[in-house]
Amino acid sequence: MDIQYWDKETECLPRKDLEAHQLQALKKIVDQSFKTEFYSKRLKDAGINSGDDIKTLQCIRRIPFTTKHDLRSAFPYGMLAVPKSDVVRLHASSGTTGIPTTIYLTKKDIEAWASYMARCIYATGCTRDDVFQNMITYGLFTGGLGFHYGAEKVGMMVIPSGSGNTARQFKLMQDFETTVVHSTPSFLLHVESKMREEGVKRGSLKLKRAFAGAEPYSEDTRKRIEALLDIDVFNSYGLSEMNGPGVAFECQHKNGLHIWEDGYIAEIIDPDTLEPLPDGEKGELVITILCREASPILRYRTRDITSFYTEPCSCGRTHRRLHRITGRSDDMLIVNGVNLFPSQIEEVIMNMKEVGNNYLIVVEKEGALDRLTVKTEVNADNFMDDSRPMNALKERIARTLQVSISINPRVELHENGSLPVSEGKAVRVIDKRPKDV
Ligand code: DLL
Repeated sequence: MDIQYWDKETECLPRKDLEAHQLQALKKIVDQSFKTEFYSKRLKDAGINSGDDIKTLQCIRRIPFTTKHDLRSAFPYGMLAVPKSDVVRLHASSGTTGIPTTIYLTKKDIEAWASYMARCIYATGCTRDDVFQNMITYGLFTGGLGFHYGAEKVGMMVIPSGSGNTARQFKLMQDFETTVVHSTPSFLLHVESKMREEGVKRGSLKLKRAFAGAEPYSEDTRKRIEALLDIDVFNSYGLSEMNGPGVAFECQHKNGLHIWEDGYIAEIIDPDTLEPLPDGEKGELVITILCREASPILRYRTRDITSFYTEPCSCGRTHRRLHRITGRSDDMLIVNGVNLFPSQIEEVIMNMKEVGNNYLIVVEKEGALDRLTVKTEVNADNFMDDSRPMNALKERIARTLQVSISINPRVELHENGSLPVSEGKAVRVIDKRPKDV
């Protein structure tokens, strides 16, 4: 395989030099943080008076964690480290659960973010000859503009199609010979279902690759999308607090996400004891951003559960790789006392060939007990009106799930395309239990 690097020197920097760079950048970002109302108090309370107090990379542990709650408490400008006149853009979470978390960017910040994005895109084998259809929400969400600027930097022809409207997406793909798409994995599966429904022939498309991220998905889901669409799918991870996409990305080997350690310091901690975990152990990812001046954020608790690969990647990049994020610590469901991540269900059902591309998990109270229902679509070829084969399939799915999750679920089968599809991140779980339980 011909490995291509956007910035070989930085991507393959010896670990010793990478860590030396991180230490200098950490000192700098600590100094930058002192310009914010929030961190000047927070850091002083922790006995840190300037970046000079950070003598080694281990000193990062003296810095208190930052949480989503902190970002909200500092809304709107308590964490801004530059004059407002230097800010050229903001991005914000949807704020559906309260005050939105808002991130500000200077011109330099946008340039840095676009460079990390270009690095990610190029690492998958894309070049300026590609035609890139960005099938994700633009606007306050970072997925649209983040990829847009990175792809332009690579020199690709960008089609800013946004999410939704599959008929139009197919038309654009055909008219302009799109070679790469970006979307959530759930929207990619929806696109594939619609392709079959609308009779769009794979041969009429020039698609080679897809970038899929912004929500968790299993390795089986990746394989399913790759097989159905005959493309390579690359996992893309990021979060708005850390710019958005471009934090970690898979290279041509598709085996773990390289986190760009010249721009981010990543730690994995035990979410209960808050102690750092040894390399290779699974825990909560904590990130410090080094590549931003307007909104410095130190030791941010992402809630995302992952671990580091312990061996280096054969692509030669020295930046460590993260395992696929299986879910968030706050995604975990407790059903009749059993802990369950939605990803465990996805892993089982996406491996069954009769199961279609969409599913939904519903948890409700039935008397004193919790009742878990898994609604799945069935492929058009396997869906029948005859109830006998359908019941047999239902039982097989329920049995397979029970072995893997230790909960006996109710299974409902639905016709292909009949479960609700979201244009943004997929809503996979509906928990109808009263909140105080
Ligand atoms: O989802 C940024 C993004 C846009 C990433 C486009 C990739 C592609 P937020 O809306 O702030 O930002 O959501 C961040 O989404 O903490 C994870 O829980 C989840 N997430 C993002 N990418 C992945 C992934 C964007 N590849 C939150 N696998 C994160 C699993 C992911 N979860």
